[in-house]
Amino acid sequence: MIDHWLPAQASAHAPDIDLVLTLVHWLMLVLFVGWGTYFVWALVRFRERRHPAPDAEAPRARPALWTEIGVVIVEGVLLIAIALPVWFRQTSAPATSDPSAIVLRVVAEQFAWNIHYPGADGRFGETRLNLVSPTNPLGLDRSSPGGADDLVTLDDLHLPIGRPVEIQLSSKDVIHSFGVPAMRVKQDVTPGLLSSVWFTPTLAGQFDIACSQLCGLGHYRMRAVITVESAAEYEAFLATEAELQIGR
Ligand SMILES: [Cu+2]
Repeated sequence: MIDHWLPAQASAHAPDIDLVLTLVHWLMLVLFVGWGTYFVWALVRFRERRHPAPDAEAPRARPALWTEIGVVIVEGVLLIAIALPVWFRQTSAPATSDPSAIVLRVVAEQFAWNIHYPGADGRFGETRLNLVSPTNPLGLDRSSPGGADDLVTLDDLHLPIGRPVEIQLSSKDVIHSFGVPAMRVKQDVTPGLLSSVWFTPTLAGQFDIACSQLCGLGHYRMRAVITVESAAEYEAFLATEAELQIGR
């Protein structure tokens, strides 16, 4: 029901996240209506005309206790039976345990997302600070092992549909956050730390990566696009980029 207002569910784990969101919101609605009703009732019941002097002995009702216990039980069930299993499913097994998984690197900077593909050999070349330049934003060393066929794009992340992807995240400057609402993914990107997220895209189309951590004046325009496409289209994209970037 609440997913009516959420972005399309574009990853395999999105329905799980939305289930938790929906149940939490239902509980909040019940609590809001319940407490609101009680509040209005208490205003009327203990109005000054009826209770001119305060009476500390009056509220001794059992239903209040049982309601509190009921709320704690429902919250416990939500946390232990529903939310934690969703969390562990998403965080315990890395995507790379699946042989078909793709590993990509995304390097955030003010105010863009650099996408680093390992190229046909599946190995990332080395990156060096002294090689960083306007045309080589990651300082990729093409002569390092595995580096000759790497591809780097700006704000343009392509993924094949149905294959798990692990994204290794790092930042060149300040704290950013890799937020992909349609994939139900959000991960802070902290300078000096390597973090990673993984998900399996299940819906073809274009989806936003929106920086979700205020990172400076250009934060509002720190946006990239994920294009989820068929395996053939993905291979064609990589071939075109290889032609453009390394001439083969
Ligand atoms: Cu940012």
